[in-house]
Amino acid sequence: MIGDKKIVYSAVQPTGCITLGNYIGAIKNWIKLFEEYNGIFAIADLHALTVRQVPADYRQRAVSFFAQYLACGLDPEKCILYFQSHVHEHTELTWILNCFTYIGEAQRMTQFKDKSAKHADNVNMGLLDYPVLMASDILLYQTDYVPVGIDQKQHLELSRDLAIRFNNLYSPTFTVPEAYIPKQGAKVFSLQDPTKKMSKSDPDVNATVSLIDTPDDVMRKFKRAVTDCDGFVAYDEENKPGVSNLLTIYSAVSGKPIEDIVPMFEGKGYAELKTEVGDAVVETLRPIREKYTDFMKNKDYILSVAKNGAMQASGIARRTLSKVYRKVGLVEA
Ligand code: ATP
Ligand code: LTN
Repeated sequence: MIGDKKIVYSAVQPTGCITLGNYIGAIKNWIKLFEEYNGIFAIADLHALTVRQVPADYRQRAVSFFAQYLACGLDPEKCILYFQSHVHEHTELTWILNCFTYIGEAQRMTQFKDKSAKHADNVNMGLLDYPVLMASDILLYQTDYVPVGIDQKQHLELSRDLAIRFNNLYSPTFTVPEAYIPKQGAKVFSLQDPTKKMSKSDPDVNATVSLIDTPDDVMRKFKRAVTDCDGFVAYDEENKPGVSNLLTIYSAVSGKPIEDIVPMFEGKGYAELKTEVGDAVVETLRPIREKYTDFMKNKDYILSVAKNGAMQASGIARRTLSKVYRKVGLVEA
């Protein structure tokens, strides 16, 4: 870790597939953040065990996610990248923080309520404990900023509450983290229902573009994208959500402002817009997909980067955990 730069921490569960929405709304911005801050980034493979996974698929997907992040430009020379399950301090701190979390607090989390309803046959302890594990992820690294989507803000609030509670009961131990909502970072909507965000758990394959879709798949999905019946290209989120979404995506991948894009389609129909956007996305994803394919041919490399990342992460995490153990009165080992 370099000097006294502030720490940015984030993690993503290895479920579904990484979408263009994740890329435009999150990954692209993290890469910029890591220039300015010390970045620590994990694949939250323990979190996703709160719902049933098929072991062989799950292992493969976690490695694939890691390779996709590398391919997107998360550079292990510039940030720490690792699998959460490789750093045992996360689960150890979770136990301690469990003893400072009230059951009512955990039960109030909207994600817990949503997931309990969705997986009514498997409302396990892990589901309730999910935000405490997330707090441990964040607090172990004395994190200053956590880039997360709005859906995770409540969990971040709990992390802050736990940090403040512990600091007040003992003495300052944890940095109190703040959510980091990037200034720019467009929201990408589903290609099939442009009023819904593009989400990696959407079961409709035509609704999302995956980072590793083939060019043919990408084009096909854009050609089928839902628009409207007006037949003219204009940016109007409320009345023309489908067309506006295509313009947002085009702007994000081309770097051109939307004001400059709209006139390019004067007198043209949606077919031209869809082809242009599809082409631009294919070209943006092409190098990512090529790098991804190369990384996946070299799993040893991926695992060595992950191992090195876990060693660095563990070095930092251990210092926080020892402090915590000492403060709560455990006998030193
Ligand atoms: P899930 O479908 O499992 O809820 P998701 O696709 O919503 O997954 P998350 O893992 O919740 O993705 O989020 C990862 C990051 O990607 C977050 O920072 C989130 O804000 C961002 N993100 C997710 N979907 C979009 C989107 N459609 N547009 C912009 N940013 C997005
Ligand atoms: N719960 C988050 C993933 C996550 C996370 C974290 C995000 C796990 N640990 C620590 C930020 C910091 C999610 O579902 N997006």
